[in-house]
Amino acid sequence: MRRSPGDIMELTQADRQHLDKSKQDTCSLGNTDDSLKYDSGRVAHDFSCIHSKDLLPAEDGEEKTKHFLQELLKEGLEGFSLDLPDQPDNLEQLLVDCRDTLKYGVKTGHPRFFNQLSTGLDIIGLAGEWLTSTANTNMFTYEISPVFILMEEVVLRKMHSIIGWPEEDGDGIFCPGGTMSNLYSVLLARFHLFPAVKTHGMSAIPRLALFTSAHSHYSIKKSAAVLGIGSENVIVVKCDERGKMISSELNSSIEAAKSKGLVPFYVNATAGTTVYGAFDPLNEIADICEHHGLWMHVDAAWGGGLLLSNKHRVKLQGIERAHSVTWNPHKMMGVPLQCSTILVKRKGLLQECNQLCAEYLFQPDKHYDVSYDTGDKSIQCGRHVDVFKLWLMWKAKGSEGFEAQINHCLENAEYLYYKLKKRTDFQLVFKGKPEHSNVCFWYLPKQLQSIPPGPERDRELHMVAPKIKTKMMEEGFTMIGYQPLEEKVNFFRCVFSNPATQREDVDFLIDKIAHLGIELYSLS
Ligand code: ABU
Repeated sequence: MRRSPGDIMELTQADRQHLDKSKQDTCSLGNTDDSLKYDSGRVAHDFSCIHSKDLLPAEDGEEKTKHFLQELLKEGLEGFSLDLPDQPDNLEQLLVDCRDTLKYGVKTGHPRFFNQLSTGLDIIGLAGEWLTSTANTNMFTYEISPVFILMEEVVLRKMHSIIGWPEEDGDGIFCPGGTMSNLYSVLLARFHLFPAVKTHGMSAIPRLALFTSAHSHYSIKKSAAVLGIGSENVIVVKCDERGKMISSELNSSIEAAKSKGLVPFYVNATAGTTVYGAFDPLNEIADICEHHGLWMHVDAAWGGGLLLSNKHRVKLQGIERAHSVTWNPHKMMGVPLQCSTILVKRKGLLQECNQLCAEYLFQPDKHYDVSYDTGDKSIQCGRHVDVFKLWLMWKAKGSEGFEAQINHCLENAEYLYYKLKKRTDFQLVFKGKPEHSNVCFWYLPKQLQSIPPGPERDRELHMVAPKIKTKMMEEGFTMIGYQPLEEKVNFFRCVFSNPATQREDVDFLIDKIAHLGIELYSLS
């Protein structure tokens, strides 16, 4: 198998067998000094007889710690093992394990990795993550996270103002991923309407109904299931051919639910759907929510970043009318995973809904203003510091830097769209320019190009993307996702969120798919 150092996937069958082999003893007997190996005039540190107990906070551990961390990300050693030992491994082995963990992992920061919505590797963001781990603290109280809690407030206020909410009114919290952010939105909407649910549970309230589009993220149904509302009480609203919720369908679905005795309370509008990258008509949905007195949530996990672009923010017009918004900086803004927010228009609601006043954390008689103990707003207890890397990146780039990188990603999507439009061996899944950076397409092998669209062609076409992806993964040069959607058989979805990706990478992807397709289908 031909592979280059820059490959996305480096794990072949041979590698897997190698991982299963028991590891070698890497301790060079008799050598107890960590700075004794010389290679072409350069000092190479020998970690084979050092163990984690020799690092800080061990006495005299400083130099060894520094050398170990410097060595960590270099390439080249072999002897990786997944087995967990009873006796401590030495640092030489740990270096092997660390390097090979990266070597055999998927390189999601590679400019030719198009498989997920969160891609890339921002160096300032990485520095932020390192500092966060170094600080190793918890977001629940101000007494142990004073700086990070102030930063969270500053960043959330900035995001409120970008949405168009009055800064002083808004609230929010960083949480682990868009699904959790969406779960918060359903939780808050239900509490807002029926506060008794917090103490008395679901038996105290009527059968609720919530609404979301057919192209929305599965987390809305998951939230309904987790919160005891029931996934069947999520009413799925039809979309147009571009994947946007049809607002008249929303209105008639609400009326129909009411006539069946259900109590509608919540509508999720999506700003940037997962597959098509579609933006629901937010103002039309806001009018309907106002008319029926419903909570409006905007899932802008993917599309929220476009608010930073003067060119593209128009696609989210009406977001300021929402009661809550999900926005994941770890997607379009390129912040290292994870970095996700739930933003709430009404201040104080998160606290009212979730607080339980644990006395060993949230003592009311502390020596400072305890409103800075934001931990009881959360449904978690321990909470990771996700804000610092975003704050640091914002300082490093300014809002203009984010705008430039987001515009660049959308330009790449447009470039791919125009290239595919001209070719007969590719077909776009929906008409017109993409609104976000998602480009959805089929590769059409020669045999299928002459078959008219219909069940016969669909049967074959459904197998094309998985077959090509299998080959692509075996080679390891690039990576792209595929899925079916509604009546559409498997198609590729290319997404751009890595500012390092250039047009030549887009050209590479198209050529690679066509090349693998020709290879596969000339054999069959
Ligand atoms: N939260 C949706 C992410 C899925 C994706 O990367 O495709």
